[in-house]
Amino acid sequence: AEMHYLKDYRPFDFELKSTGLDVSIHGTFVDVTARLVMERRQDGDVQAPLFLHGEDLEILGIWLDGRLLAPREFLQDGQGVTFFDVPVSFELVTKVRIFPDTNTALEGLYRAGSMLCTQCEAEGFRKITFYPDRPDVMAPFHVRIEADRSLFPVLLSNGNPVKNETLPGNRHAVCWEDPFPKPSYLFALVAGDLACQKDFFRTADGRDVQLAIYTEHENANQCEHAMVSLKKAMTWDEDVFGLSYDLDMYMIVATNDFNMGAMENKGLNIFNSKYVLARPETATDGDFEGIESVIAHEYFHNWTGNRVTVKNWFQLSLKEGLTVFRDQQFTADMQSASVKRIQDVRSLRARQFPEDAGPMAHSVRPEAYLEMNNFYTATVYDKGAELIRMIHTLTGPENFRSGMDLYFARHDGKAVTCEDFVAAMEDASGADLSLFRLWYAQAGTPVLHVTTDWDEGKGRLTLHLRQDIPDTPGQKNKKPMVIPIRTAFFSRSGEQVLLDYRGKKDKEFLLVLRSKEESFVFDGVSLPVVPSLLRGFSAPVRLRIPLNTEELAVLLAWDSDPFNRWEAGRMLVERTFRQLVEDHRAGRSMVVPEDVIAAFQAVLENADQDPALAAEILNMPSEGELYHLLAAEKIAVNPLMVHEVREFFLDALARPLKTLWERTWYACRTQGAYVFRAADVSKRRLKNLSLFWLSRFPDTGFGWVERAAEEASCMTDRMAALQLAAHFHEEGSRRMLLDFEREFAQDALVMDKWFQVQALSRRENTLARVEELMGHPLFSMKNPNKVRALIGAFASGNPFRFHRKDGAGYAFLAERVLELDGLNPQVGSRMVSILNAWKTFEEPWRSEMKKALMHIRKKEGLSSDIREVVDRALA
Ligand code: DPP
Ligand code: ZN
Repeated sequence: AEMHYLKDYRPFDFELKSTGLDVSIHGTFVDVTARLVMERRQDGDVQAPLFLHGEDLEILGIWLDGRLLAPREFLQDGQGVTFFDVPVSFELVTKVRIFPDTNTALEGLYRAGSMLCTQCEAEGFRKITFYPDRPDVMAPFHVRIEADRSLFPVLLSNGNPVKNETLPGNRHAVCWEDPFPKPSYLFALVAGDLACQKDFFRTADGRDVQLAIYTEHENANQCEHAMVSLKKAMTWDEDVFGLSYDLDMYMIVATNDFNMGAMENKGLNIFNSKYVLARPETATDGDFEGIESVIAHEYFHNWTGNRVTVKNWFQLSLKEGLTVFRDQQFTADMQSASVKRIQDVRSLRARQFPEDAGPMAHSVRPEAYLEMNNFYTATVYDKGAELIRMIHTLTGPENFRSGMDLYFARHDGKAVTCEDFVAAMEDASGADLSLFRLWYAQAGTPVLHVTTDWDEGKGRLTLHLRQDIPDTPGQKNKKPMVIPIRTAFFSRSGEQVLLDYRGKKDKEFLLVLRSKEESFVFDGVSLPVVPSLLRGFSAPVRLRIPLNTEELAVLLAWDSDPFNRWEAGRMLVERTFRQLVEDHRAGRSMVVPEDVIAAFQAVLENADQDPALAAEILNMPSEGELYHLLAAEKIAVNPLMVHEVREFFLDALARPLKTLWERTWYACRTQGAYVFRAADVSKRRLKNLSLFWLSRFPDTGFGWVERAAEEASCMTDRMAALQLAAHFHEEGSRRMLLDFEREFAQDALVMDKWFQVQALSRRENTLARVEELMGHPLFSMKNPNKVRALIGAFASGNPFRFHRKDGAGYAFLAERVLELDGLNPQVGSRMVSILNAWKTFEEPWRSEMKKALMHIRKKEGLSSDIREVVDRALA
């Protein structure tokens, strides 16, 4: 593999008129015949040879306009095949043999249990056949699949089924036609013995669309929530964006073996079964939420991704940022908007901010990649969604909708760029987004410094804003960005005050910082006020504002923006934690101030006003989140110290609130059957948070956990109790884990939870237990969900036990990465990225992490996925 650069982009010199695939499935191999009708573009390089991508393909024959080519008439290498002499228009037929059973990378066509399925994004299609495997080459597909009828009764591809054939020798064939020209990354094929749940959806203009969810037979009864979610998403996209589905059929296939969450192949989504299957007895509220949002995300791609696709992979955020924004808006409408926003920002800070500050930092529209699979990142997805949200904020909802309409009117059926999207937004809204475009090009999280001046005599408040954008690998001395800052002010008694800004009286203003520094002047400020800035997290920046405990308590209690209430709580915790860290380092005794405790106590006392929000506020930052906080302030992370300080803080907060937590636990017990609806979800969340706090008391803690486990009647409650048990109590949790294993040994998805709970255990012997579990008959390094549940959860979700001082956690991870390098480099690359933050740690952790990275780098023939990450981490 070699580096790819955005600046080198060139259009393809040929036009692909149509693609015909004939896929013949046999015992241990699959033969693929591709029929490509092509024409040289007269506006391209008329001398250019024809290059088709193709990897790991065994050539059975190549025909140009019906003539079998001799091997000397083309040149094959590891990347593909080149033809130096092709006519202006021609038909090229290639026949290749591939081996899905040995494809453990799960890219291209592979075996997943008893079925065969595909994953082509980003560059997997080239492992199926020779092809111009690039997103700007689009063609209508005609696909014929032939297989044994007993082993593979169901044969699926994109579009509409047009023909069935019965063949000799118990074989059959099905033909599919997709009338919408599409790039190869949206191709899909599934063959297997699958159960099918059917339903239908009537579009706004009265067409009936058949909906089908395919699963293994034993999971057929677990699709109802996914189906309901799909119909909600279809309705929402019509209501909010005026977008209807376009084919006669919409199919979803669930598989246990999948690298990602799901894939939006045209008309035939393929999903990790984690995001399809759910019953109250086996799935948590989090699982139900995940399914609703991923089903929606992939459905929304039909317009933002498929109808309008990307010109090259540097533009990935064109479809992903936009589609994440759309699924966020959808979830906000279906569930609690404020909780959704809080959770998304929390995850942005936990995943994207560190990425943006680390060796893999890249802009939302990256400029170079070695391995495209490494750029399906929090930056492209989640920061990308924040960019769309800022455009939404800057233009306003109506203009944003007009911009979307214009975007589709201009670009439907085309492969375009982020720039095309911004231009459509600009043209439709009249807003000037010229400076805003820097957000796509500059990496790094801007830091927004705020100070205030209050002239009591004049009743004038001045906000001084300044932005700093940190250097990132390959990018220095950046230009100021456009930062939209939703702003309000509160009196000390919690009233949102009416202020005068540039002659306009209002209670909330949208300030837009466009330069390095700027001051904003407000009049009519006769009493002291507390500023509430960046409301709703109106820009993906780090806010530095000197508010004291009293001021933060005002916002925590009274801010009319729920997000900023939560944010005030966070600032309070972070300030307190920082103070405790200083005390700890200076050898002073640590004290959590009374007024901090009182502020959180007030939240808990009033929890019934908004249980969902209270649960978010009272859910304290994880150790991992605290690492990021320290790293952002250039304080080297000492995992032992973070653990000690955090435990001290939690204890100090738990003790005075004990009776309140007990009361809350009782108050939140729900009666009756499990229903997945926002009100119940938030009650369960608060109840299980109460349990977390109650479990911390040495004498009574485990009693609470046992009791909660006994009365748990849904998986949400069960998992909450089981996780706490696994942290705190060896004997008790062993019994619970055995019962759980016995009950769910047949259910792969539920067993993922069983592995994960143990990997997350805070008990000292967790690494040994994880190693032992790798030998469990249900564990497999070939299954990405299992790797994530056991190894991923341990290394990224259990920092205290992973970041051992002796480096044993890192050595363990390095061995797993080397193993994955030969099996599944995509998953391996995710695992190795956990070490990217090594420079932010204190010694000896820092050197131990580096040692693990160097050990990985020593391996010869390392996959480009892992090599790119390791090289950048060590650069
Ligand atoms: N395109 C998929 C998604 O984000 C993942 N590759 O939906
Ligand atoms: Zn997506």
